[in-house]
Amino acid sequence: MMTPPKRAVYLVSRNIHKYLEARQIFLAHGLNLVLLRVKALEIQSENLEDIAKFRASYAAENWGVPVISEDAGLFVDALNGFPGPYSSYAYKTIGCRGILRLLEGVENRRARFRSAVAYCPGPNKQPLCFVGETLGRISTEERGSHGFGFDPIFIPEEGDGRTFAEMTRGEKNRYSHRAKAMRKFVKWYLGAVRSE
Ligand code: ITT
Repeated sequence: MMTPPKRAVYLVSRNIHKYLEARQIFLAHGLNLVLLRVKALEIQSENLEDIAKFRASYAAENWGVPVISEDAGLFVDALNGFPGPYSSYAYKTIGCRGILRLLEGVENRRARFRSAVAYCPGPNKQPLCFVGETLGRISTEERGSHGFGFDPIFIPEEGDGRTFAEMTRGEKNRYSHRAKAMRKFVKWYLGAVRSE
């Protein structure tokens, strides 16, 4: 059996884009992040934090390593927050085009991405959660080829009018919900490690 490197944090996810975005933030703070690309049990919930916490605890329990898990979603104001916690399913079924179609002729295009990053230090340990949110709007057409999921139709408010998919990973990390939540985690983690 391979011994896990000391202090390595694992991200349980099947989404390589998520991992590469998160890893960039970890590396910028001198930390490594290892991808645990396994299918961990997931719960159905309307609460991103509960979903992330459950998966982090489940993975830490089963693989015996410190784990983070991230759950994210796109919440569209004019659709009363849809697809929200069902974003993964909505992406697979109706995709970006489906969201654009639902918003045809709709003036209010406000939307937000939310991210919940849960950290579980190991088996039988309580998970902690860090959240990030990015306000923006849904474009009128798909633009850009970077990133994943709903990136081609989301224009962050803090940006320059480009969609996330028109930005490099580094640019998206300046504004994204995931980057905000990951940075909160990294700050907390560095403090916790220092005081050990
Ligand atoms: P894992 O659960 O394996 O980590 P996932 O892709 O299923 O990967 P989520 O359940 O957290 O991840 O994400 C739900 C969906 O929300 C995802 O499939 C995308 O369609 C969308 N999404 C989340 N974050 C996004 C982002 O930064 N850019 C674009 N779409 C995003």
